[in-house]
This record gives sequence, structure tokens and C-alpha cells, in this order.
Amino acid sequence: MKTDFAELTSNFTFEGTFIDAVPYGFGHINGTYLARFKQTDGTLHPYILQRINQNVFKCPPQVMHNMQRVTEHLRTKIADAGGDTSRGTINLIPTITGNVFYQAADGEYWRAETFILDAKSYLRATSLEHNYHAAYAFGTFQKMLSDFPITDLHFTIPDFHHTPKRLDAFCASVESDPFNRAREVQTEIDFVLTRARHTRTLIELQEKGAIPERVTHNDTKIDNVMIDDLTGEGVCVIDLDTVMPGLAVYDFGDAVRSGANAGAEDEPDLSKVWLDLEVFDRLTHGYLDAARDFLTPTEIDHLPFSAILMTLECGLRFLADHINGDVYFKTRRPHHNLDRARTQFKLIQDMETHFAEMVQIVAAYR
Ligand code: ADP
Ligand code: GN1
Ligand code: MG
Repeated sequence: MKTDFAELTSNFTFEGTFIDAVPYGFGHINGTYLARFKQTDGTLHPYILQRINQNVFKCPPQVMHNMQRVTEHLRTKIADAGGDTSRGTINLIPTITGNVFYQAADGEYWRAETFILDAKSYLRATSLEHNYHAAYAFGTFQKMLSDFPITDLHFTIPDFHHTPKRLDAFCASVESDPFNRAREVQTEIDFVLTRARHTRTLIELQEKGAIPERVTHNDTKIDNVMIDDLTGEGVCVIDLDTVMPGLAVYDFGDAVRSGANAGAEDEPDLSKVWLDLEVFDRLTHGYLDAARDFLTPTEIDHLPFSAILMTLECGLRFLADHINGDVYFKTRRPHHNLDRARTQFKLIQDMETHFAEMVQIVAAYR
């Protein structure tokens, strides 16, 4: 059904007169729109409007509870440090009834955010230092939330990074093979299965109490940090739907997965996909500059491994979605999820080859 944005936006406390709303960004999950409002002085003011993907987030009010509580906490921390709360965190626009989300008549859930001005997010870093600043922003995000009451958070996607359960779901998809695609991707399936033992490593450390549960972002793609147009520094960590209890190393690992790939996440030409160790160096330096004070030695020891694990988890999720008929991640061409899975596996091979160098880089900055 076509969305009537004039009607939809009238339910939020936007300033100005609604002009238009157009799709925005490259996310795989939510529907993001840039909505423009005319001000009394004639200028156009942008806002972000997002439709929460209910196939992925089964209980949007819980997502919004987390987002409201976490952004409140971040605002206090940023204000205490003398920072700019209008840019340092997402700021939700309330509805006319004072809620942080609006449920439309068709059942869709919407939220609105102030638009972070003079900053952008990029699918690929624009310079080596961009990586340092993005990872520093993710580490700072974790640090600001290190005293957040973790039990106040809902699990917006249960077992999101429970890699053994992800592997079980993957094996079930291969078994049921609803579109007869499994036989065409046996090499990729075998790639996953020969690394099955990795999936338990971090969960077992967590279960033994050797690695603490913390408030983490859980979706630390490089484009989930807004970079300041002028300074090149990280302004704000965005995409907060998956903020929930997790392991700090998952956030580092996913930043490496997305940031240190020399090619695009969906690059069909695998010769362009490899682990860029210079980028890994910058990500590690940035993350540890923000996080080394609160991380335990065991967490730091597992940073290089976390990059392999998060890449394996993401790769097997893409491959499972390909086998399931592309029902989870947005796709823009046939075999899109398969191309994505293949880049992840190529990246893992390169990480395995260069593992000793990754360990050395972590040792240099710990
Ligand atoms: P998804 O879950 O689909 O990845 P995001 O929350 O990451 O959605 O938003 C998609 C894109 O929209 C981001 O990459 C960013 O460029 C832009 N964006 C999101 N929130 C804001 C904001 N408050 N201000 C400016 N741009 C934003
Ligand atoms: C999705 O929403 P987006 O595009 O930032 C996914 C992540 C994956 C990522 C792979 C809620 O992130 O887990 O790592 O795609 N988010 C969810 O690009 O499943
Ligand atoms: Mg995003």
C-alpha cells in the first residue's frame, strides 16, 4: 500500500509544513525516508522518518523502549562531558500524543528523528582515518553505556549473535531447501560446515563468565556512524534497533567485517575482496583508544577472532537467506544474497591467512 506521507507526518510534532518524503540510505532492513518541511522563513528542513521492519523486529514497541532509554542515557553522558546533544545521539521526534512511535492504521510502526546536519554516513570509508574515527565512535558508544542498567533492555531480536543457533538455523535451511538452491552452493555450504567449531568459542567464554555481557550496539557496520563533514570525526552512532545485551567484541568484529573489506559487501568480483590490514590497523587503534580502559584482557585477546566469527555469522546468514528465497535482507538483484555470502567467505579466508598480523596489530595498541 502506498504511504500517504502528508497524513503520516501529521501525527508527529514536526516543525513546518510537509513538502515531500523520499527513500534514503542503503540499509538492508528498515524503510528510511528523508522528509522535508518548509519553515516560516521559506527554508526546507530535513527529518528522518523510518518504518520499522516487522518481519525482523517482532515487537517494535520494545525496540522503541530500548531506543528511548538508551538515547536518554547518551544525552545525559554527552551533556555531562560538555558535548552537543543535538548531534551526538539520535534524537527522537515525539508524536502529537507524546509517544516515541506511531502505529498507522495498516499496522506499520513509524518513528521520526531529527536529521543530523553537516555529517554523512558512508558505505565505504573515505580515508584511512575515517576508520579510526568510526571505530572510536563505536568504542565510545559502548563506554557511555557501560553504566546503563542492562536489565532495562529488551532483546529486540533474541539470540541475535548466538552463532551456534545461527548455524542450526542455517543447517535447517539447507535441509529443507525450499527453492532447490542448496545443490548449487555446496562449496559455500561446506565452507561454513568446516568452520562450525568456531561458532561456539565466544558463547562458551560468556557462559563460563570469562567474558562479560555488556550493552552493545550489535550492528556496527561502518555506515552506522555519521562522520562530520568538516572534522572527519565520528559525530553519532545511528541505527539503534539492535542495542541490547551482547559482547563488546561482536561490535569490534562487525566493524572489521564491514570496514576492512577492500571490496563492497556485495562485490561479485572476488578478486576485489580482501582484508585490508591498514584499515584493520586504524579500526583497532580507534576502537582501543576508546575502549581499552574498560575491556578485560580476555576481551582484547579475542578481538582478531571476533572479526572472523562475525564475518562467518554474517556470511552464513546471507547464504541461508539465499537458500530460503531472499526473505530477510533486502535484495536488489538475483543472487544478491549469494554474492554477499561469497564476499564474506573470501574475507574469512584472507583473515585466516593474515591472522598472525591481526594479532600483532592488536598487541601494538592494547
Ligand atoms: P537501516 O537499519 O536500514 O540501516 P539506518 O538507521 O542505518 O537504517 O538509516 C539509514 C541511513 O539513513 C543511514 O545510513 C544514514 O545515512 C541515514 N540516517 C539515519 N538516521 C539519520 C539521522 N538521524 N540523521 C541523518 N541521517 C540519518
Ligand atoms: C543488516 O540494517 P543494516 O543494513 O545496518 C543486519 C545486520 C547485518 C547487515 C549486513 C537487524 O544491517 O545484522 O550484519 O545487514 N541487521 C539486522 O550488511 O539483521
Ligand atoms: Mg544502517
